[in-house]
Amino acid sequence: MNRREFLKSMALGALAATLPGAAGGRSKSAPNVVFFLVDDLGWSDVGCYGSSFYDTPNIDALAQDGVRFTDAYAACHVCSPTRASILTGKYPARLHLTDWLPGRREFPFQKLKNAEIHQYLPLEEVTLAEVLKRHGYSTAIFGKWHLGEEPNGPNAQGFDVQIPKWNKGWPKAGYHAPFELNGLEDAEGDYLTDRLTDEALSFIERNKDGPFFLYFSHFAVHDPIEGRSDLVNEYKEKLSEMPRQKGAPYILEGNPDTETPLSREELDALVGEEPYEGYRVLPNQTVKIKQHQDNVQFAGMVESMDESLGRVCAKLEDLGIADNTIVIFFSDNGGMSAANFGDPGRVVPATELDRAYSTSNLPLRGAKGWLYEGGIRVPMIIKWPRGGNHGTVCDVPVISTDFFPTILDMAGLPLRPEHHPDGVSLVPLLKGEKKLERDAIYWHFPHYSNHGMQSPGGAIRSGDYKLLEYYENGTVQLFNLREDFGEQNDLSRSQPKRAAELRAKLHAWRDDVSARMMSPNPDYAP
Ligand SMILES: [Ca+2]
Repeated sequence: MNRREFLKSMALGALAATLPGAAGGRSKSAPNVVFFLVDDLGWSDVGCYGSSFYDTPNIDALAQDGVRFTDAYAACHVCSPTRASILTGKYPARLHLTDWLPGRREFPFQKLKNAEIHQYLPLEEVTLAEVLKRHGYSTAIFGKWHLGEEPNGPNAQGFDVQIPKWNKGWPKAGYHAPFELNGLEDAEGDYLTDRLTDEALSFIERNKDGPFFLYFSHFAVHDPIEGRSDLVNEYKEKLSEMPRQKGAPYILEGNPDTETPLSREELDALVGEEPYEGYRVLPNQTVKIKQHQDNVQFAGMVESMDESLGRVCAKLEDLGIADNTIVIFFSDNGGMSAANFGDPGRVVPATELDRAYSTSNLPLRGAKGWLYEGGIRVPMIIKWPRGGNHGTVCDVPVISTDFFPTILDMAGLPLRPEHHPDGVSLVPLLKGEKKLERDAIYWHFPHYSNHGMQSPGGAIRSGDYKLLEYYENGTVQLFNLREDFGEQNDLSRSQPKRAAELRAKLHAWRDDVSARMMSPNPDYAP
């Protein structure tokens, strides 16, 4: 046993000592928990969030049975940090796990050196799965882990069952069989989202006497962008019958943290000029952002994911356990409307846009990899049959660190603030309260992003206001999200006092969580 495993065993031992009765004894009345996590699904990619292109009847039905959150946030705009925040109730900054794993490499054009991160979720962290397991839950993860390779996989963090045995952030050989995934059999013609659902349904059947914690973490709708063929054909037809979408299909977005950031008008004027043609990293650290939802391959992925949710809910009904099963729907970051430029020399040919750009986050600004709302605001629905509201909408800002205490609270288990210090139970909101006792929520990304050449930065949302701070040159932007959730009207100059207050709060929070900062890049060569 190494030091970390020892610390974990001590923490779990202390946890067991506080359990009523026999540690691990299961209660038949304890609610089951299905956490349905989608990868890279944008806020605007769901019917009940405003998409008219993707059909998501099962997600929309879940919203009718539960509470739909309009202002729900991922703790990061890329995968691994958000996943860590869900399972620990801690901010990625506190965990020192602030980038996707293994993270972006360094380049000489980057002024700053990326902060160091853990390469796996530290084993001394006590996860939601471990706490539920200690309370007698059967625990399983189907799909994506992306929090470290073996021996630091899900089995070391409280999950009894893991399918497939594959810990990276994308499906090894794509969505069409053969998948080449350990522990997941396939046959010709199989589609990954469907096969994972078969496995999840089988787990539910085996554990119908409960309680169980099913962490159903789809690889979809992360790239490669490969829809199920029958659905792709349906969307080809749908697209051909739709009126032509308004506005430019792509706009330019720039880096706000330069001495002379380009205004929206300047960016719109540049997009037609020769140096700004094509789909690559463009001059002035600009990239193109997709503005239309018209990718039929991606649409096929979205609808098959929606079907998966429908099959899970139908199985719960068939087994007579829907009334005692909490279902949570969430995405780990915003939609990929900017292509991945992890290789900054990449050029996307115009004929291959549908393989590189999945969707549009409009009316939100930005994309996966950005601190604008398009990167961090995500769809979120909680169905709590025996305790929560049904068919209501909540606009209080909430964040992925909140799931840990919320799930314990819904399950009637004691909260453990020492394990989830950055989360707040959302139970009052689920019962109809209109506010939470929380001052602000925070983001910290001390890295360069793969989905844009914008500078590293952090952000705070407090009430209706959001401040973004960039780390190369200290530029800030201030938006009133209630009036301007498309983040077009920067108020930092007209409201300097508010901007200074929020910046001070953000800095104090960074100190409080011992956030790691960037350092000058010794190899900097602009
Ligand atoms: Ca993701």
